[in-house]
Amino acid sequence: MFKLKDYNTKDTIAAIATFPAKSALGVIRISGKKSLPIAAKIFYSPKKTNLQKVKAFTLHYGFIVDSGPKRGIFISNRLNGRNGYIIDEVLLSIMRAPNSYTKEDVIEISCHGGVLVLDKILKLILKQGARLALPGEFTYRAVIYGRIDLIQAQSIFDIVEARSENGLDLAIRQLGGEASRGLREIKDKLKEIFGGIQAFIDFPEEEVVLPAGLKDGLEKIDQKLEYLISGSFEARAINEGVKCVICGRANAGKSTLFNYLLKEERVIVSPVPGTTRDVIEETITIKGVPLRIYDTAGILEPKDLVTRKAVAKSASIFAQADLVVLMVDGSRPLSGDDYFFLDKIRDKNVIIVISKIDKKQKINEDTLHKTAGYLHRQIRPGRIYGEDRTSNAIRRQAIGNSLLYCPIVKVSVLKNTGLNDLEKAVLDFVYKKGVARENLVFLSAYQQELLKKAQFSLRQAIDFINKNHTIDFVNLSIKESLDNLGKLTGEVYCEELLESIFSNFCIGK
Ligand SMILES: Nc1nc2c(ncn2[C@@H]2O[C@H](COP(=O)(O)OP(=O)(O)OP(=O)(O)O)[C@@H](O)[C@H]2O)c(=O)[nH]1
Ligand SMILES: [Mg+2]
Repeated sequence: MFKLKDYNTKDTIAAIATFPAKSALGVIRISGKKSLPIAAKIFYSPKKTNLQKVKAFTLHYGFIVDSGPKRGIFISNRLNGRNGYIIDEVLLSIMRAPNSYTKEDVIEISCHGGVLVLDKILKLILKQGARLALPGEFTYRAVIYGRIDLIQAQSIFDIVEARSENGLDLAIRQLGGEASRGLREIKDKLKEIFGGIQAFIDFPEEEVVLPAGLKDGLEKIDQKLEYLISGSFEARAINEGVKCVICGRANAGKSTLFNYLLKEERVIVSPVPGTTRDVIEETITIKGVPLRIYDTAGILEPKDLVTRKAVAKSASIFAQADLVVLMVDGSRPLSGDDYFFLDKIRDKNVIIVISKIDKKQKINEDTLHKTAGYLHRQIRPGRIYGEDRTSNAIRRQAIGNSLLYCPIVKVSVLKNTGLNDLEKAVLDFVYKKGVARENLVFLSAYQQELLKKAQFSLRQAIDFINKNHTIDFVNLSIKESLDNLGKLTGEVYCEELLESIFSNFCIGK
């Protein structure tokens, strides 16, 4: 991770902006006060153009030349004394402060996309006094000089990282400033309330009254924050995908479903329990939402090293799941292993799939709902999935609750029935809060934390009002909330946030 102090804004920075691999074109970017003088020193213009005098947003044809080692073709321009050995034939784009990505003078050199060519040109630029840019340093300057805020900076990262069309649309909207405006509105409203209370505290003798509908106002803001938090989850899900783990006892039909979703015979399916002995991951899309699906091993009591590893891997991926699809074989009565999984899903987001409904059925939704009552006697402790010490009564209740509220879908992959319902249940999970599109926002993990902290302080303020605590306490919490909202957009300086955002960027962005 890079430290903020290394991002010295006085330096002129340069980097290869394209992926350094054999390709048709490559781009090198320079930003800072010395961009034009540096470019002028290494650029040979057949038209004898004086780069220092050219207009912004113009394009110039020429050659990058090096006076250094005598190698290749030598060209000289008697007019401006520029001469040297040709490294490459290029096009130079000129952008001048403040109308550029960084708000500084920026030059982009489009050259041929050879790794060696790019490297040689970059080294030449560095020799003339530029410094190699750190990750995200161009975007960092755009933030520091006020062209964009941190919410927009995050969206730039997400444009580069976009893995789905929906994700890209969203990131572009965010760059346009829509999400920033929404956040600013929330913050302004809170600031207004804070100001009102502060006046009340500061001038106790005068006729200053507390803002009317104080609690109401705070609760409305709390709702909006809640909406944003859900929106940031949905945005991530839409772009990066939902980790969806298919689990259930051996032979339940997990791999059959996995292959169906993938539309290929990716994993082995067989009537022998314990067929799958590894975790297999693939990505599919359901109505534009990427889903990272995992097929897991159904066996719970490993007999050998391989199955032990498989069970341990399954347990670890289960723990990371955003969504669990628990398969229960409808053609057989619930077994100890089923109970084990039903117990495990207690605090997971889960869809239960009753499989093989083309066969005579031994269980249905009712059986599952009623299961909770006697589950505690049946659960087999899974040694590798790990056991906890929750008392049976609490456990029974929790299982009952999770079974009551989770969607149950009946399918037969063999007869192709119920699979649309499963698709719908997955989409309902992703869009469960029904957040409107304009409220979806990409936030980094750190930004999400700040948002949650802001909400926590706000709720504390509401709590203080409910408990009739002194108004100073209320305002202190509101202040904390405001600080965290300020950090989010970059108004309040927060080194850790800046470092965490820009360290994720690639060099040259
Ligand atoms: N009748 C019927 N059989 C099915 C259905 N789905 C799967 N099966 C059969 O059930 C058996 C087990 O299927 P798998 O997909 O290998 O089960 P699994 O859950 O991956 O099992 P493990 O890998 O051992 O944990 C196979 O013989 C499948 O053909 C279905 O919808 N109907
Ligand atoms: Mg399998």
